[in-house]
Parts: sequence; structure tokens; C-alpha cells
Amino acid sequence: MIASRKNKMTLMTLSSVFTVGVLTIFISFCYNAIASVATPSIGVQIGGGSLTNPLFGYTPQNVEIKVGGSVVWYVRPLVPAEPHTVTFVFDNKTMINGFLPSNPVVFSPTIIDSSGVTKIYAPNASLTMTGTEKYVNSGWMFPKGPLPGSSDTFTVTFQKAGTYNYLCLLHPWMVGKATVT
Ligand SMILES: [Cu+2]
Repeated sequence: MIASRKNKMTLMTLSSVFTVGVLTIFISFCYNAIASVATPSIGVQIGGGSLTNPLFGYTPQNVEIKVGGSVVWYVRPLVPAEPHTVTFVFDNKTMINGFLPSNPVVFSPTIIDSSGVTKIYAPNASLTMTGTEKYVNSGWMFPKGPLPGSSDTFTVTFQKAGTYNYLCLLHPWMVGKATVT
């Protein structure tokens, strides 16, 4: 009798552990499903590090995002005053003007579209990339404040699946990649 009651208790305990487990998995699944719908954007930090040891890179260097999602590049406040850009060069001919900061296609957020038309945008631009552009640039990214006209955020919404490599015009060894699926 005692043994059977003990078995029953064990069964009940096991059953409730199982139920809690299933519930946890279900809630976590729902939460993740909602989270992926509600926040279709990924943040990437540019540069960083310290005054004596500035970081030349994008963190994370590679991101993956769904079609229609956005990547938000940002510069942390109060980090070394080293400017960077996020620049997609799909047509090397768009680079004939060089990298001079006095050139607006270098300094300001810019799109050169498939027919070669150049559009310059205000700082902290949020641009949509159709996948047909020749050139898309963030302009100079800098901690907010010291450099008028520079950006501390840059957002791109990707409308077409593909692999999008980018670099920093000022430090061309700084490279990153957005994979859109
Ligand atoms: Cu750079």
C-alpha cells in the first residue's frame, strides 16, 4: 500500500515536471517567435576600444538578417575620436572620386543608384537598399557631438536576399558582412 502510494506520488511528480517542462518550451518558443517578429533589426558597433587601444572593426563582424530586416550601425559615445564609415561598393567605378572627406559621397550618407544618380542624405540616415545600388555609404561615423555633420547611427533596411560586404573607406582593412536570407 505504502509502496503503491509512493509510486503514485513519483508518477505525479514526474508528470508535473514533464508538464512544466513542456510549458516552458512552449512559452520560450512563443516568446522567441514574437521577439523575432517584433525586433527585425540587429545592432553592429563600429570601432570602440579605448583611447590607448582603439578598435578597428565592426562588432559583430558578420550578421544575418531576414529580407525586410534592418541593420543599425552605431558608434558608442565617448569612445576614441576615430572616424569610420560603413560603405557598400557594388560598382568599383563609383570610387573614382577618391576618399577625401571633403567629398560629400564620402562624408555624408549617400546612395548612388543603378542609373548612376547620386543622392546625399542628412546625418544618421535610415536607408532602404533594394539590391540594385552601385554604392551605399553611411558617411563619417563619429561619437555624437565633436564633428558637425557626422553620424553616430546608420540604418539600412534590406529588401533583397544576398550577401552584402562592406568596408570602412578610411581604414579599408575594416570589413564586415550582412547576409540577407
Ligand atoms: Cu574605419
